[in-house]
Amino acid sequence: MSTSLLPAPAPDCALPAIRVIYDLPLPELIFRAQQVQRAHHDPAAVQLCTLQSIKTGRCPENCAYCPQSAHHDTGLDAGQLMDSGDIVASARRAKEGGAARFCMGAAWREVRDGAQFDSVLDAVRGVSDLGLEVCCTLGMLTGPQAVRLKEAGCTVYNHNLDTSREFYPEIITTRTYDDRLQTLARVRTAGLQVCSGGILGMGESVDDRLKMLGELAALDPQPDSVPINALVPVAGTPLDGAAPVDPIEFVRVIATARILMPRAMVRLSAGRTAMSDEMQALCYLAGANSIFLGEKLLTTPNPERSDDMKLLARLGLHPLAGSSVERGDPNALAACASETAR
Ligand code: SAM
Ligand code: DTB
Ligand code: SF4
Repeated sequence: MSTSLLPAPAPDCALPAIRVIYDLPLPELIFRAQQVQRAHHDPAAVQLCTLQSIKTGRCPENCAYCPQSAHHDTGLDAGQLMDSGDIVASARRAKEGGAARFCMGAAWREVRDGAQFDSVLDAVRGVSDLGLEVCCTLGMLTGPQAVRLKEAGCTVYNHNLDTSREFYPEIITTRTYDDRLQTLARVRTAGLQVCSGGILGMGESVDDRLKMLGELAALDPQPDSVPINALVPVAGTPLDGAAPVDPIEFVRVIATARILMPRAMVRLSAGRTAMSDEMQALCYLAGANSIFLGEKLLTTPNPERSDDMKLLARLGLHPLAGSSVERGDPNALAACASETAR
């Protein structure tokens, strides 16, 4: 692929402008995030996604946060690629439970052509035939692989930038930031929606978090969804014992993401078991409008489904009906700039 298709990294000068938003007095920041939220989304609707690990553990990448990396001894129960029929059965249960989107995650560095990818494509066709929005996160992709996923009925591809370009080598050395951006460009070229976000709480600075948001917001078009994960510390990973993110800083990042990427679904992703109901409520007020439902993420715990439903009811929020992820428009960057200027 020609490098001209790669999205330009956010200019450095974006950081001061983003920092101004992030540093607003909290009521002002939340107010602005709410304004953007109401202009583009139903402020009472939350997208419910289900996550299924279809191939667990023994990943050759060395991501310092990840329990599935073969570089860390986490005692994880690793598994082979799930049978496509079993994946579809799991998706059917997720649909019966109210999920609109089914995400399949594989602990792969990259997709390799062959029987395993063919089997994943079968699963994608089966899940798509159930009428669910299909999301995959399988590691790096070639252009033709992205096209095959799209043709099989995949709607969204998740591939996180995770942190700033500068902090990235502190966390992962087996691939580069540009590798990530290249896969995202291939995903977009194939006509798949882009889901890309990151993790807070890995020892990065506030500026690293904001630079990551700047990189995401500078993608043209912007990501359709932006998962914001709080690090789930796992024993055996180098990041076990990292200091937890300050909850108010976390909320500020959510609000800043909402303001910078008005049309994106901002997903409150990993780390919710360590968050109070009140912190999650603040995240919804700050513009988060999507969560993973179900007691397990890929390998780590997630809140009980019944607890989430109770919290949504207490807050007067309701599940977003159907598949209604909005796609960022080509003028998203301009929109971002004008939101920033306000
Ligand atoms: N292997 C693929 C990849 O890296 O793109 C897909 C699966 S990977 C587990 C998906 C994402 O999960 C990572 O990019 C990271 O953001 C998130 N993640 C992994 N471990 C985590 C942890 N301990 N805490 C929070 N998020 C985590
Ligand atoms: C994302 O940003 N968070 C989800 C999803 N994309 C694939 C994964 C979170 C994984 C948390 C660690 C685990 O459960 O293994
Ligand atoms: Fe592998 Fe993805 Fe985990 Fe990195 S985050 S070790 S690529 S499964």
